Amino acid sequence: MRQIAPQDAAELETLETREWLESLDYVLQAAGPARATQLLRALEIHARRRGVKLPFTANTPYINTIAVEDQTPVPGSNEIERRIKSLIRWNALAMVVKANRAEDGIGGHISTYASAATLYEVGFNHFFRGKDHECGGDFVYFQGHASPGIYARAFLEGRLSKEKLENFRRELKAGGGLSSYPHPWLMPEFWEAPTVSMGLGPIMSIYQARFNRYLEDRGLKKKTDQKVFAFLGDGECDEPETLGAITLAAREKLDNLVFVINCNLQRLDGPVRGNGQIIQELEAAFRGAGWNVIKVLWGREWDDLLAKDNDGILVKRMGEIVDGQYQKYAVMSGAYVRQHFWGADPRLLDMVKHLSDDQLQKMRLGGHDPAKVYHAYKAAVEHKGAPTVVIARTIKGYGLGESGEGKNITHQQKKLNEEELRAFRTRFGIPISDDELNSLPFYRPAEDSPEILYVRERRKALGGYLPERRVRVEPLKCEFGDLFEEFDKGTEGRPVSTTMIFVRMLAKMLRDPEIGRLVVPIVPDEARTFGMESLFRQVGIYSHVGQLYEPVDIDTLLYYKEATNGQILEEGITEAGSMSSLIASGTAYATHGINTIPFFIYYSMFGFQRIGDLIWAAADMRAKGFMLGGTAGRTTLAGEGLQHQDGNSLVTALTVPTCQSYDPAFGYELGLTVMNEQYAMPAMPAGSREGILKGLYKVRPSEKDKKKAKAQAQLLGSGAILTEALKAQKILEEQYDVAADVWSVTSYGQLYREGQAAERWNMLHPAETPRVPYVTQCLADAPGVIVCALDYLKVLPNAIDRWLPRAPISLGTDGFGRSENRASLRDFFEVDSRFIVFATLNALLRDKKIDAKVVQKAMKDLDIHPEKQNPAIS
Ligand SMILES: Cc1ncc(C[n+]2csc(CCOP(=O)(O)OP(=O)(O)O)c2C)c(N)n1
Ligand SMILES: [Mg+2]
Repeated sequence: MRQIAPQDAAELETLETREWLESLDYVLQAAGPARATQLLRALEIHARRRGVKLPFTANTPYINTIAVEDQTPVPGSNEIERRIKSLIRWNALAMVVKANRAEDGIGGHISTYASAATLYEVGFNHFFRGKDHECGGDFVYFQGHASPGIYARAFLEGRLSKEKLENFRRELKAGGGLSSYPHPWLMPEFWEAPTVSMGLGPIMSIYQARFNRYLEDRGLKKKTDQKVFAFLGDGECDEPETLGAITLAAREKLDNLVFVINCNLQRLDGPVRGNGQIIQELEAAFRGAGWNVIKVLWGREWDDLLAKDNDGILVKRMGEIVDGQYQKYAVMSGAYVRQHFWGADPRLLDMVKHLSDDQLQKMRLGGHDPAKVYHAYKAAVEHKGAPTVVIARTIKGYGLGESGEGKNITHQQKKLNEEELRAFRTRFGIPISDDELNSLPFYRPAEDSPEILYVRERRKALGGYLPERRVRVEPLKCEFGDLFEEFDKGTEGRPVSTTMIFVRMLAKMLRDPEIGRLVVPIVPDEARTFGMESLFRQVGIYSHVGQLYEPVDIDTLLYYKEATNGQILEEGITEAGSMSSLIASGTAYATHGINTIPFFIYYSMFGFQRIGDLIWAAADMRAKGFMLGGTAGRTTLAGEGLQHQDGNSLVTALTVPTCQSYDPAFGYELGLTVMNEQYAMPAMPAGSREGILKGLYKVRPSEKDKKKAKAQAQLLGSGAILTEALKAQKILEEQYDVAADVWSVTSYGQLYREGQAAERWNMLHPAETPRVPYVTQCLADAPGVIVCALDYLKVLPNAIDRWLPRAPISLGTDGFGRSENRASLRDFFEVDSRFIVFATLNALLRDKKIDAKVVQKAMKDLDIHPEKQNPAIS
């Protein structure tokens, strides 16, 4: 047989390819894209059957998702919008440069907003709806480091004064300033969501979108097309929180959610993926998770070239360049780009021979082209059935030219010299003269200028300015009648755990006609651990689609009931997601004007320890709600060992200024943590309510006559260790003739804060009668030695010891836990009744109230070994 010459083979292949493509074109023309998809799918199945191994890819080519043919005219005035954007660019830059001239090292970022300006401005002019809109307003999570641009826009809108801008990052100056990043705590009428801790914005936005649905499905809010937009950085996508919940968004079909990823290919130190392509990586991840992905990579200048790219060589070339190289093209001349990008193939060079080097260099990327961005957003908000991510390519530090555009140092660029300022001013046509330039004036055109009129008109049409935080409802009144009365009475000897009591309280609250429907129980796959499964049936587990299956336990009383109007947010194993739900619910008083009351119950150790930064964000956001660390206490949770036993959270909780933390021992004390140890719950001693809230009250005074006893002591117990203190009280009385009072410390944190406040007041009011800390008031006249015992770190009692009449001995659980039973753990950590007795005797010896021999004998009797290993370091 005659061999086909290689060039003939190549020609044949080219011909064959063309025929196939022409056939497809014909189908497209005659029957449209749906039919083309059908055919391609059939072809794929056929090929697979014939053993063709198609390589897997979740990617589409490295081009825009929206075809030029699908673009419609963009409303509004492109020219005025460009001028507005330029002014915002200038003011944002001036704000940061000015701040750093006035105060070296005050910081701020120019390059993030410079890259994202078009992404935001298209949103502000056409998409984001304010609070007066009938939908209630969209939620926008701004990239934290882009805040200068958001402030600069608010300045044009007339919402922020020049003085405020001048005091960027100087909130403490007279007249106030602007916080570095979005902090609702610091600017409660402006910012809604803190985003600067990378990854938190994205995960919070997903749960916010889901919570909005939840409120609608439960009839607490009317159904609207309200959206949640989250802007994030490409570098930020490496945080596990960023992508960690994207499957939830797709599963829940959150088409009210739009992510916009600003892919400037850079993070702080350098390229996000120098040797790869972050855009393709993200596309695959989001498509794989079920999102609608819209890539906006190339500006309109590329349209003609791509239209002529019949053989796909340009698309292929675009897809083979790694990000580090793309970054290089951004900083190099047109000649360099011609040689290195287009020069790879003579046919490519031919395509651009009509363009000058300058034109080549100025070909915009998609994220800098308002029309491309507009179409992406339009498609995103119109998409049904899935969340959308807009992946937009930009240049970091866009417009900064020599002073930072696309450079690795650009993230931290905060100073520009006069020449650089002039270049920026000229490039964006800012009407500021050379003479004025160096004083960096903010520029705001006259009130009746086309720019200001346009800004105002657009925002009015879209329902008002944003960001705006607006509290729309009065706080709930704490009038619960006799709802909690039964818990004050105790259990009449019946042993129960505080966790069981909490579940009962929750069940009661859920049934309450006033607050019942506002309660939002949130649980990360631990409902059975805490005995909450009865609630599944009682109020249902929320699912947008209801229950599409017959649950395996349908014939039991407590079956696993999912329902569209279900009330429980059963989040699965995600504390970060659950906390995001708590935040969404705990801020609904502001975001929706609905006072929902979240109760997030979780495995204590996986709360403050694992998701502390989200808790911090919740505080910044002024979230209100209850967190309950179940199975709390280092020695109370038997068997689980080092990873699970929590002796830490109350210490960490103290670091969160708005968090009031409690370590309740009894049903009537319930607060932050709850335990699984069961014991009889006593009735609330009369008059102790105030002390419980403040952190300290006397539970059981000594039954002995103090004057007749050999010595006196005050035992301070907390949580489950309070029962050990009560046991120790008895032993001390019966065996050592020591009269001991027992106190319950429900919150060292509250005692500490109150003491600090008193001390501070005294310092600032030297001539007035000093205030006495509450803990001192309680214990000043209490006789005898003081011993504190708790299931948390000793640092908690030590934090208040200077307000005690005498230095205490603290017994706590510093160190790693063990898989053991309760008794062994309490022996190991030296917090059981024996050690409380022993510590008391030691303190009495120190005070010369008893003889050393008594202590030595006690040591034997109590079976305490002097060379016992130190739990704090073993
Ligand atoms: C959790 C966390 N880690 C680190 C930082 C510090 N940081 C601030 S911005 C930044 C780089 C951001 O890069 P990218 O997400 O790509 O945003 P860009 O500025 O490029 O748009 C880093 C590391 C932070 N803010 N939060
Ligand atoms: Mg980036």
